[in-house]
Amino acid sequence: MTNSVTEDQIAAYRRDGFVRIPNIIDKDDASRYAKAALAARDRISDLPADPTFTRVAQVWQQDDTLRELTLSPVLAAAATALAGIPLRLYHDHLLIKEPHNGAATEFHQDQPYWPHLGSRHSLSAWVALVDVPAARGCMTFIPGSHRLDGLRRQDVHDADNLMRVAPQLLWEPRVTVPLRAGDCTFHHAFTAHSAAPNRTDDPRIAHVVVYMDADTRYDPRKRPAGQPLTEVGGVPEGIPFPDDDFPRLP
Ligand SMILES: O=C(O)CCC(=O)C(=O)O
Repeated sequence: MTNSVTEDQIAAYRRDGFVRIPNIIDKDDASRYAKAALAARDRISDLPADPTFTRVAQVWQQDDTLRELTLSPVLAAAATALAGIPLRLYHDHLLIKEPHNGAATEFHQDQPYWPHLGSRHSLSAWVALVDVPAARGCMTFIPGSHRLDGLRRQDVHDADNLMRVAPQLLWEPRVTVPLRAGDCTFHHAFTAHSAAPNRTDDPRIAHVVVYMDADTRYDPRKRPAGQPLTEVGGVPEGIPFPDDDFPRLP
């Protein structure tokens, strides 16, 4: 594993709201985690039906191999350097776009989905466990969109949803970021992003680790309808997220 992020990468992240970090994990580890990811997908029942991807949430609490990746000190140190504040884990999830899945993850920001109070900064590490060229559903970002912080929640299944609340984004450049297995992108929770469908014969396997400001408190009024409370462990309103289920990292 590489050690950390460079000053240039930190500057790029703060300017654009995302950054690509090559080789954050080595290829052998990526391949080991990819196998564990497919096994977890096959083993864990009751996964939500979603045309966009197969989503296995809170996998760090259900799989020892992937727990290693979610709690990786290298990932967490990079996230902390980018955010510039102490962080804790919010949650993780495997996002597997099955071969020929045909559904894009449409443009959205993450933060409006989350029941966070007083958060100064949240960000995600999107780790490619297999090669993810554009045709397999890599991520696309709108640089600078992390400065738009007052928008309502957007629907990842609706291609025009974000553009209806922020039409100026229609005219902004988009950056598509293919990744090799073991690379990752970090994106700020307000950065507008999307991912193309998987048009290849192999699954797109991404492991996403979401970090939040360690001092964030829980706001149940912002919990999206239908999102199980298990994702936030049933935390009472207004108190900090407890360390057991939301460990401080690194
Ligand atoms: O991988 C995808 O399809 C979308 C990922 C995403 O929206 C995220 O990690 O915030």
